[in-house]
Amino acid sequence: MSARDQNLVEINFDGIVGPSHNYAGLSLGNIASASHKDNTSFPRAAALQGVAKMRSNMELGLAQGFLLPLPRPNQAFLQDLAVDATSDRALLAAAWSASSMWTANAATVSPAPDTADGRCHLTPANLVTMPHRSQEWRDTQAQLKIAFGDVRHFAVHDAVPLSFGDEGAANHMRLCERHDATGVEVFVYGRQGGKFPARQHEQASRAVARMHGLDPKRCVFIEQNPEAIEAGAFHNDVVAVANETVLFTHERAFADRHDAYEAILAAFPQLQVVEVRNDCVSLEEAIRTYLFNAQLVTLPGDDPGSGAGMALVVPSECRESKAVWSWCERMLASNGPIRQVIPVDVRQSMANGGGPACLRLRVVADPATVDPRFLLDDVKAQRIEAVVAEMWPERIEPDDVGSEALAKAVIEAREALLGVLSLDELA
Ligand code: SUG
Repeated sequence: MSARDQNLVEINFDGIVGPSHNYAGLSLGNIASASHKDNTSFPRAAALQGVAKMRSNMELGLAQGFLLPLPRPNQAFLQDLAVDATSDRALLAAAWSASSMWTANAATVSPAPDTADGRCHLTPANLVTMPHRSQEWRDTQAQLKIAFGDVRHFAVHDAVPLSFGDEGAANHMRLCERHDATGVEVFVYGRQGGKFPARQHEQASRAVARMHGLDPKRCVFIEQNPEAIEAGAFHNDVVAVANETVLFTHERAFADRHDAYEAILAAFPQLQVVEVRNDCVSLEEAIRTYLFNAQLVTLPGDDPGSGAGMALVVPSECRESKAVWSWCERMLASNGPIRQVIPVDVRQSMANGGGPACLRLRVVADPATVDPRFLLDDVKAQRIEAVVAEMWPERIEPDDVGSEALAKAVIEAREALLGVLSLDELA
């Protein structure tokens, strides 16, 4: 069966928030993570907020999948670094981090219509810049190899070697007339040397494009604005998001916006840029509210370019910001491609720098070719909610991280989830 005969749709795979979710201030350059360091976390509420977001997107008629929390505390990480009572607390916290919830960093995905062999290619992100995230990729890959295990339709690669930092889909955008058509893939990288680390290296992006067998004429490589990284946009998806023909972006997202738009237009003439000017929403306000860390989705049943258009699923923080919300209202009145703005409450994730878009990995695929255990429906959503309500810790105080009792509880909670989803092989 060739890609043309398949029912290729965008499926959003959200990361279920793990039972060890806590605020350890581990991500330099991520302002929310730093400013919530040592706050009390609420893992149960966090996971339920995530499921509610998935339910709300399913109600829009969108295909929804999920990825499971990784095993934490990571015993191998603790052993390999000989972590003990004398070591840095950040190392201990790293082994406990639930950061795999942000599946926009799980992998870069090139759908079948874009690749030389007509398969959907996935490369797990090495996440090497942050120690707590660099331990994710092998376990993530194991999961991707099950979910997308049908090698007639998918290729799951190894991560880019650690010499070059790769942050996955958070620094990657795809433009296309429809999700099932050939696209243009836009890779956004940062340059080192600023106040905060630039996490995505240009060579990692270029390696992923080659590994995926993309047509060089349909790839664009763009530099992130160092000023945006400095203001806290540690990933490009904090200041820009694309869907089909639309690029929704802050005017200060890219190092040179005119060059960036021109380069994309040259590869993809149908481009529509919806740009937010700094004098309407400042970079700081955009980063505080995560306006651009939105899910820009095509509403089903919509004929490209004509029907009900797109919806922007934003964090509820956007609704509470005068500048952001009045921009959204003006945008809706202007009759552009985005016809709805839908606020969702993901505050527990937001406090660690993860908005609605961080929590999901977009995969364009035929749902029939994906392991059905990773696809969400109402019955599975109820099962997930029931396990979370019963077994996820209600709260974690900073000093709880490292305790034996909590370790036992989070391991058991995760295993119970694997059990109800028949995914015990991930134990
Ligand atoms: O990598 N936060 C994550 C947030 C990831 C957001 N993802 C996207 N933009 N796609 C990060 O910085 C904080 C963990 C802590 O501090 O406890 C953290 O890892």
